Amino acid sequence: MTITITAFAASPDRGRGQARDMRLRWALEEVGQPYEVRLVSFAEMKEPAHLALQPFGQIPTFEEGDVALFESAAITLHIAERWPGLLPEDPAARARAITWMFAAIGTVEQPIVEAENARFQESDKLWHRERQPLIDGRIAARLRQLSARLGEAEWLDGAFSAGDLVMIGVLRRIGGSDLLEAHPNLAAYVARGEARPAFRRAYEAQAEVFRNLQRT
Ligand code: GTB
Repeated sequence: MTITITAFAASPDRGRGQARDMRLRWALEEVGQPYEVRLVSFAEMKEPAHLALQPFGQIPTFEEGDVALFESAAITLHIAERWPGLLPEDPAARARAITWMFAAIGTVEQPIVEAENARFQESDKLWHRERQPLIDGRIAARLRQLSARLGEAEWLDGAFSAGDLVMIGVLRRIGGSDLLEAHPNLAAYVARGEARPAFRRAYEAQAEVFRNLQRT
């Protein structure tokens, strides 16, 4: 059965792999599953056909036969459970890997998204300048805690897992920032993820979408 995911036809990140289809592409590459991509415009995302798949009018989505999913972490979990390679066999280790996926989106990503929203949607407000350090402080606190837990380990809990994939996907959103670079072990952790052949293939595939867009 063919796997089809959706991605931005014209990603605002200009091919830097910041949109969340990148997580799905990476997960599918890790488990060795070929996939097709349906590119959607911002207008198409808000039309009934796409809203039936993604009620919030966003990308990414995942379809395979009668399975149609939205939410990148839920899709990553589905991929990790459907094909071997991203979750340990041992039930306790498997549960911990899934816990890291939830921690990534529920605890670490949350202040990062808040900071992005503030930068893009509230920067014209009088109070923005005062609020920004508060939000950055929340990110810094989470990174300190994550850095302490990772220590000198290669991955968060033993072998590379879907937990690392989602966490690195989240940390890439602040890649190169002072906040991340303040923790060399986290910066190295992200770099290790980005060096994985599956990540490279996924990154190239989404970058090619942007290159094609420039050619037209
Ligand atoms: N919780 C959902 C999930 O994880 O799947 C969130 C999905 C989501 O935020 N999708 C964004 C989207 O469709 C794209 S990824 N936005 C369009 C809309 O809401 O109308 C977020 C994103 C977008 C752009 C950049 N960038 O340019 O750097 C980075 C991340």
